[in-house]
Order: sequence, then structure tokens, then C-alpha cells
Amino acid sequence: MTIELYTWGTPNGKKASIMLEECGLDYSVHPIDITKDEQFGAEFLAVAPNNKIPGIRDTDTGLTLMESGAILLYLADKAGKLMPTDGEERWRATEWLMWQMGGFGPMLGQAHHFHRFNKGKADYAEERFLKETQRLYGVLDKRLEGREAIAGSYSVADVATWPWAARFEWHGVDLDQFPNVKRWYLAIAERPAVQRGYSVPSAQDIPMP
Ligand SMILES: N[C@@H](CCC(=O)N[C@@H](CS)C(=O)NCC(=O)O)C(=O)O
Repeated sequence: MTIELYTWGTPNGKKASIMLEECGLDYSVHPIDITKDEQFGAEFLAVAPNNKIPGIRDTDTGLTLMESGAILLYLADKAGKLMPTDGEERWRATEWLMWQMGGFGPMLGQAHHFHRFNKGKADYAEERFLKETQRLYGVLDKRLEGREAIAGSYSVADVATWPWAARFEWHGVDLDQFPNVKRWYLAIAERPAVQRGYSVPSAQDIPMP
């Protein structure tokens, strides 16, 4: 196996497994059960010192990497796939990958924390993160108007963003209100590599709006 993937069944973990499937790279899966604090174990910390999944080790080179955005760029580079090599599309893919890493991930994650798991404990936080989630979906919907994929053609930007959109029920989003996102979401859900990658480390059905 070329890539050892340390992961769990969350959006950030699924980004990496979907990317590995899309790139057709050989990989082995090491489940890190974050509900049992396995992310604090020494073996995992040697790969991902921030104690958050996903992490990878490339057995060809010995390189270890944490941070899903960096992992996607590394795999794109290694396989020569899903990252435009030049021109505006390259920078759009980079821009929207950063948008996902800084917004459409952290904000949605906070919405899950306050709205789904700790409802009623902090009204201000619930309202703030649900509102921010709606705003981010509006931005994505506008970006996808007249486009099949975020950067033009399917890229790391879509691989990063899609698994978070798959949690639409958790952050209280009705995809019918974001028709371009819904069309994009359903098209990507049809991809065999996405279906395989979504079921890592264990089988899971893709949520359907
Ligand atoms: N910025 C990181 C975030 C990773 C992250 O938040 N991972 C979560 C699961 S989605 C985790 O491992 N949480 C365990 C913990 O917080 O202890 C990335 O994109 O890789």
C-alpha cells in the first residue's frame, strides 16, 4: 500500500478517502475512533500532531501529513489529478479549497456542536452558526450558478466541500432553498469513487435530500 490513511467517519475524514478513491491510489485504512480519544494516541500523534483526523503516511517517501486541505493537495500532486495545473482555474480551486477549510467546515462544525448536540444551551452561538451556515450555502449556491463544479471542472475544491454538504440535515439546511448546490450535490453523489470513499472507514449511506 502506498498511502496509510488515519481516519474516522466524519466530513474531514471522508475528504481524504474520497480523494484517494478519485485518484486511484492504493491505500490502507487505520480507523481512529475519536469518540474513544484514539486521536490522542502516540502512533496517531506521530502522523498528525494536532490530534485531529485525517492524517496520512506515504510509504513511498515516508512523508506524514495532517490537515485535510494539505492532504488533498498532496494527493492531487502525487496522482496528477483534480488540481488544474495552470491558469485561473488553478487559483480558483485553491481559493475555494481555502474557503472550505476556513469557513464551510469550521462554521458548519460549530453549528453541529451547538444546534445538534447541545441544543438550547447557548442561544447566541446556535443563532450565530446557523446564520453563518445559511450565508455560506448562499455563497456556494451563487458560485455554482451556471457551473458544474466549484472551480469550473471537478477538483479538490469539490472534494473538500461535498462531504460537509452531506451533513445538510445536521446543520438544518433545506437543499431545496439552494437549487444549484442541490444539483451539484446530487451529481457528485453519483460518482462511484465518492460512493466508495464515503464508506470509509465503515459503510454509510449518502444522505439524500
Ligand atoms: N482542520 C482540520 C480539522 C480536522 C478535524 O476537525 N477533525 C475532527 C473530526 S472531523 C477531529 O479529529 N476531532 C477530534 C478532536 O477534536 O479531538 C482538517 O481539515 O484536517
